[in-house]
Amino acid sequence: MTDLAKRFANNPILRPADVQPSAPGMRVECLLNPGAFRFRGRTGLLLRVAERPPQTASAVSTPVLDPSAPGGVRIVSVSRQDPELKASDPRVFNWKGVDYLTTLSHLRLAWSDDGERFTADPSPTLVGDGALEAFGVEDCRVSTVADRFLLTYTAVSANGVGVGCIETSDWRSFHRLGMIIPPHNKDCAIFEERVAGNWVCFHRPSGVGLGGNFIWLASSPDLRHWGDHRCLARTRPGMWDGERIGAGAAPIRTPEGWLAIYHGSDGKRYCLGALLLALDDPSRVIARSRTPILEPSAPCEQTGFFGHVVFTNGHVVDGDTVTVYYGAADEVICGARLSLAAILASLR
Ligand code: MAN
Repeated sequence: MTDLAKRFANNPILRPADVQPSAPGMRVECLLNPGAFRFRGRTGLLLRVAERPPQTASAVSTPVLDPSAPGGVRIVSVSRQDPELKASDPRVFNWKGVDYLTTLSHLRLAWSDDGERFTADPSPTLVGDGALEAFGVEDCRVSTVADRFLLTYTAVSANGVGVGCIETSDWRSFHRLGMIIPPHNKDCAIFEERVAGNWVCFHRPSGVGLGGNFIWLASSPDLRHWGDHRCLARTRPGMWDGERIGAGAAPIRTPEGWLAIYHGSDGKRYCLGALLLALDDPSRVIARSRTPILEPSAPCEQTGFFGHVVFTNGHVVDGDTVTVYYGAADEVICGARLSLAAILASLR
């Protein structure tokens, strides 16, 4: 057991029942993977709220954003007897050869004075917008840069899964930069300071043939045009991160290098580990966790909508302490504190 995390005593800190549905007829099924930040003395989380109509014994139904439908939402409903329905993964189904998500996600703010007890806003903060987000918006990283916040999130539609970017400085008005990285890509986090004059981000393309689900690095002069792509870290067959990996939130500057917390799956569970990158050249990996720093062990991490998952894309740092906010079993939100010195020591 190498788990370095001190979990909150009040985990899970947010459950689906703590959040009001966005519309009548919707049910909040899961809370997932929040971005985290500080704003005017409070801690904010930008939650992923996954909804759908209550399911029945006879049909599977899922919402899809459609401006021509009443209320902007169309319900796709398929009989469970339909021979053209393939539904074995709780997260996705396929009908007549077309893939759908089982839930529709939006992003919702939740606020806390002490970083442990959060209250979610009564309505969505950001919902999918346009043809590239018809299946929703997910897993938003929040990077704090001077007086503004850069939001990078997963934009999902039948066109594929890509990375959208939004800027805000007040959490009331939002400026959409559109899709900055095309499908298939997710897990994008922008560094909170420029390196050699450029913006830098982690991203995670998915290889369909050669290659795989690896963490990449890119840079940009203006946040819109990303280039100089480099493959930073690949999966390690046989290890805890042998099947897929992806970055969490923006990396943390330490005297020893950029410390990045990332998720890895071996096909059986999702755990968290760390990467240490050179400060002057973050494409150079100095060290990487041989064993996870946080692994699904608490009951709410092992059992839920999709069990044996801890997944983070949000943390806040206070001196030596990083408070990691994470989705547990794709259903509830938890928090844990880790010592940066202890993570760095585990990498030596
Ligand atoms: C995967 C899972 C889902 C998510 C989709 C689209 O299937 O992470 O939770 O909705 O990808 O991003």
